[in-house]
Amino acid sequence: MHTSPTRRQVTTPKLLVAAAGLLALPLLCLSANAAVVATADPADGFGESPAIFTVDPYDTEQYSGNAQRGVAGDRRLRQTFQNPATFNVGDITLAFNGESGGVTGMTVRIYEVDDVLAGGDDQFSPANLFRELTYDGVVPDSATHLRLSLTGATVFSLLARGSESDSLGYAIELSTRFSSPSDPSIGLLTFTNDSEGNDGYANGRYYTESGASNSARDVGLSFLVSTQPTFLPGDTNGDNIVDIETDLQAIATNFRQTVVDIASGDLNGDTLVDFDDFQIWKDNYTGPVPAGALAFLTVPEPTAAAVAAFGVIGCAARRRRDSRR
Ligand SMILES: [Ca+2]
Ligand SMILES: [Ca+2]
Ligand SMILES: [Ca+2]
Repeated sequence: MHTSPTRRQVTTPKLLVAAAGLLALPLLCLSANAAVVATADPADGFGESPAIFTVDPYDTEQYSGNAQRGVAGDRRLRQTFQNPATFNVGDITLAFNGESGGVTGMTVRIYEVDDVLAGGDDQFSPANLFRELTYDGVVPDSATHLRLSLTGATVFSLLARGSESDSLGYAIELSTRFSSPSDPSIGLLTFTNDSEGNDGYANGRYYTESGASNSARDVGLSFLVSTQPTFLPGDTNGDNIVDIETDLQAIATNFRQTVVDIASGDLNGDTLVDFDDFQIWKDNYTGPVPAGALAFLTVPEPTAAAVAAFGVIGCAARRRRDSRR
């Protein structure tokens, strides 16, 4: 047991102890603290019924072989695709060999492109950026697939774009977290490498970081639908209004507690309602705040033991969800 100086005196060291304890937890626990969760080698591969599916480069009956390219330094590897119908994105699965990885963080960007089969890479400008997702955890070792699962405010709607009668579409781009030339490799992206030049996914093209591209080579990629709605930043109940009565109240009611959904005030999807969620609400609320509405912020912080217990509970909940996949 701790000796007991006043709570205020021990707050910082206790939180540091708690943070160290959380860092020592296994990988899935760590990733549960991020808004985007990475899963290595999910049991269902690319998923049972993807909304978008390019190719399976590991299907050696269909393709004569596959090849891999390291996601290292400022390499931005891309694959274009079309989306026939609007849906909310819940999971993005890539053909990915992370066994040489173990590096912290990766970034996924989605661009709107006008020609999914264009030979050059001049469509991938910041002006065409549609969505950026960052994964802040350690990129897990994987032999075949890497899945990024979105929850809460990271769920987004991918609007229909592209059809058989036009060339519109999107491109997905994978890079290291900061895209610095000195970054180590986070793993290897896998693509088809058919010696016959067969194009497994006709509506898309693979691009290397230098802008070189090949229509017959395609990265293995799937998107799975989320059953969760998309939310305006700061909105907990999906009414597209950021207010005090519902949204701030949800945060206040559950402040410093673990929860399972955005309706309970977890705006960033890390299963904990805390100051980060309040900050998202505050950044998106434009009206006056009545005196007393923020009193919950001054409630004393929980002890280190309680924080550690929250971490373990959050991890257990995450594992149960993972085991159902
Ligand atoms: Ca192709
Ligand atoms: Ca609301
Ligand atoms: Ca949160």
